[in-house]
Amino acid sequence: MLIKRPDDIPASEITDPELYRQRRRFLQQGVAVAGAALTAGLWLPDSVEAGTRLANVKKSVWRVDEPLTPYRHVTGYNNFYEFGTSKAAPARYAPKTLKPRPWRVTIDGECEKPGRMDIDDLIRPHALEERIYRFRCVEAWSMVIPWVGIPLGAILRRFRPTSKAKYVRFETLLDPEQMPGQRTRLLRWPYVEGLRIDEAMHPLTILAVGLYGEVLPHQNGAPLRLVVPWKYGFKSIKSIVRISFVERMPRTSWNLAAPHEYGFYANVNPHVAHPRWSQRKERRIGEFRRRKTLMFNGYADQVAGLYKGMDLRRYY
Ligand SMILES: Nc1nc2c(c(=O)[nH]1)N[C@H]1C(S)=C(S)[C@@H](COP(=O)(O)O)O[C@H]1N2
Ligand SMILES: [Mo]
Repeated sequence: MLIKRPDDIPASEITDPELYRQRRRFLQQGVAVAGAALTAGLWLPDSVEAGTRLANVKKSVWRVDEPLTPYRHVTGYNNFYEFGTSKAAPARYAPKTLKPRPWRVTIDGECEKPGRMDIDDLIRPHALEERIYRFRCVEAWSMVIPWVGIPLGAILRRFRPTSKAKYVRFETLLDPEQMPGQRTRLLRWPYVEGLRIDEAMHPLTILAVGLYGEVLPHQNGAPLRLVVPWKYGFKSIKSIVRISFVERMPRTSWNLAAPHEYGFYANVNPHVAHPRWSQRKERRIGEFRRRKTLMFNGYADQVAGLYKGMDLRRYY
C-alpha cells in the first residue's frame, strides 16, 4: 500500500494465464480428497489441498446482491506482503511455501480459558456459513466475495474473555521459510492487526476458512483469516496463528509503518481521504466504471452504532 497508488496498478497484474493452469491442477487434485473425506460431514483431514470443496456450508442471510467478483480475480489479484508486493506474487509463491496444515492457533491474554489448538479443533464445533460481502481495499479497488466462515464472536466466547478484554489482537505466522517476504523489512513482522472487542464480537465479523465453497487458497490467507467487511482490507489479517484478548489498543503493522495513512479503526469512509488519494470512489475489480464508495462499505445500518459520538476524521 505504501508502494503503489491505485492508478499505478497495471492491468497486466490482474490476469495471469499461469493462474488458470494452477487452478485446474488444484481442482483435479482436490476431487479425490473431497470425495473421500467430506461425506461424513466432518471437518477436514490433515492433507487439505487448495480446491477442496467444503461440506455442509449453509447460506447466510448476509448476501450482497451484486455480481460476484470472478474467482480468478479473487484468487489472482491479492495483497499478501509476506509473498511480495505485486498483486500476482501471492498466487504465484504462497502455494509453493506456505503449509496450512497442520496449523495451530494460540488464544491467550485476558480470558479464563486460554489455549493452543489445532485449527480443525478450533473450527469443528461451529457451522460453516457462506456470506457474500463487499471487500474494499484502501487502494480504492473492491470485490464482492463469497466467503465461507464462522462468526468470530462465537469462537471467541468459548475462551471466556474477562472484563479486561477491551481489544483483540491478531498475529500472522512468523516463518521466513514459509513466508519469504518476511526477509525484507517492508513491514514489521509478524503482521499484526486488532479490533475493539465490540467490533470483534459484531455478527458481521467472521473468521474465513474458505471462499467460493472451497478451502481458502494459500494466497487468500490459508488456513484462517479475518474478514471485517466494513473496514479497509488491511484489517482482514491472513494466516492467523495467535488471537489475544488485550486491555490496551494493539499496535498494528500498517499503523506502525505509516500512522498518518493507516489508522487503527480503518472504517471505509468516502468522506475521509487517504493523505495521498481520495476514498470517494472505487474500482470494482473486473469492471470499468468506477463506483461510489459507500459509508462503512454499505454496512452502515449494521455498524454505525459502534461509532456513535466518535469523530471519524480523528479516529480514521
Ligand atoms: N498477513 C497479511 N494479511 C493481510 C495482508 C498482508 O499483506 N499480510 N494484506 C491485507 C490487505 S492490504 C488486503 S486488501 C487484504 C487482501 O485480501 P485478499 O488478497 O484475500 O483479497 O488482505 C489483508 N491481510
Ligand atoms: Mo488493502
